[in-house]
Amino acid sequence: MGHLTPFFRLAALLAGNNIKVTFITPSPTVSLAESQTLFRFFASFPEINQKQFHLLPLDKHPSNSEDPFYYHMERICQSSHLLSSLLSSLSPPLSALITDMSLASPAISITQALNLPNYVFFTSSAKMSTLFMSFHALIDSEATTDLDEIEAIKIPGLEAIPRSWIPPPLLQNTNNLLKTYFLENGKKMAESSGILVNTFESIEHEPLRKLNEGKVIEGLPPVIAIGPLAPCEFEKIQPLPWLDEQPAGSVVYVSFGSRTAMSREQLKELGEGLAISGHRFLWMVKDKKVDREDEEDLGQVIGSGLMEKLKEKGLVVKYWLNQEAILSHPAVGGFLSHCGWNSITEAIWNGVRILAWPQHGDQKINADIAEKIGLGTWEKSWGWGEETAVNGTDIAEKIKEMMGNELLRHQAMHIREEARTAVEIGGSSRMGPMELIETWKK
Ligand code: BUP
Repeated sequence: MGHLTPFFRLAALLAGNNIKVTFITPSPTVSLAESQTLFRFFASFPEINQKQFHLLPLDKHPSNSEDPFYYHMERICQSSHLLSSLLSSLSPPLSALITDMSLASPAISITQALNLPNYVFFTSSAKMSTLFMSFHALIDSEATTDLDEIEAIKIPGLEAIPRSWIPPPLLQNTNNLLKTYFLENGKKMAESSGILVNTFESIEHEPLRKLNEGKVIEGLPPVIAIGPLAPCEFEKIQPLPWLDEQPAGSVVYVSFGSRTAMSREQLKELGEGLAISGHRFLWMVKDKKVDREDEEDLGQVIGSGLMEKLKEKGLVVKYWLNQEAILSHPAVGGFLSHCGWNSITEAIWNGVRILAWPQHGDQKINADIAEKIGLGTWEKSWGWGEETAVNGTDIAEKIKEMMGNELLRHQAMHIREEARTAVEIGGSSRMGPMELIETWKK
């Protein structure tokens, strides 16, 4: 969902500016959330043409330890040769193809053969894109033989990224799906016609500047800030009767995104923490990585005793509710978040402060941005959610600190104004996409 959601928003922006959009969706999907949201998206935008891309089965069967979403990306890549005939068959003929970063390498090769411009949409932060696009150079450099020895990754022109913030699979000496995906796609990005990023100048000025000056890696095409992309209307539709009854700014929203299933022990500690904090809360519980496998009810997942206790102050729900409807609700005053990049840009869009608890992937790099721009606080000693156990009392303490921090609340509202200015006419995230749109219309 972290890749699909910003693509919906980009497609809606293009369609709203009289571009004829064809949206290619891989089939089958991994999660129910994808299928259901795709259905709502196409129902809301009948002018957008849907083309299904039927995936081939994978050569080798996924092992239980691998992330099913990485396997899906691999399956898309292995089927990508079939895209060529699909793209050529479209009528009217395409002006450009925009692909996700996970498909950069095969998609760029295909569009080169078809003599078609290719743009890559990077759905995380610009800071993360600097790592994505320069990682292959670090691995290729003769100085780096043993990844266990790396203490920090120095990206030219930018502050070094500490080892502990790098997604752990990237620093394994052996290959794995994430590392291969980074190396192959990151390197190929230089051959695209342009790189679109869902960010904006005032929060990521430095990485954007260094990328465009050729400091991070030489020979990149323009890196264009296009964010924060505005949520679509269908994302705002969500009845929230409990939230409607809560006082303004009083509720902590708790969610760790579409791909993080916490351990049962950690869920219980989190539940205790919410109860101890004394604050009202809306907690989105996700028990399994893939929602189709999530069969047990909340009482079984976190225990019926704890569920009873939590009812006093909060609402505990099972994944999924439209997050945009929650974050834009006046009752929500804080967000305990894993710091997926969409969650951060959505918190910014709605002026909601964050307590960061990164779980894996790009989330520590994103949490650092949230902290530096004054949107949130990050308790670094909590480590990766997947590895460390944090007790309820500590969680409660940090929630109280965040909800009591008036400066953060003001700063979040200020960043919200900057974000909205960036995408208005004349704004820094408006000019890039508008120029592209004009090019594609010719
Ligand atoms: Br959970 C959940 N409702 O219940 P991120 C998520 N979302 O609308 P992730 C809902 O999914 P990656 C829910 O608003 C955001 O647009 C949410 O993206 C939406 O994190 C998206 O925040 C989740 O980037 O993806 O899912 O971990 O790993 O790609 O960052």
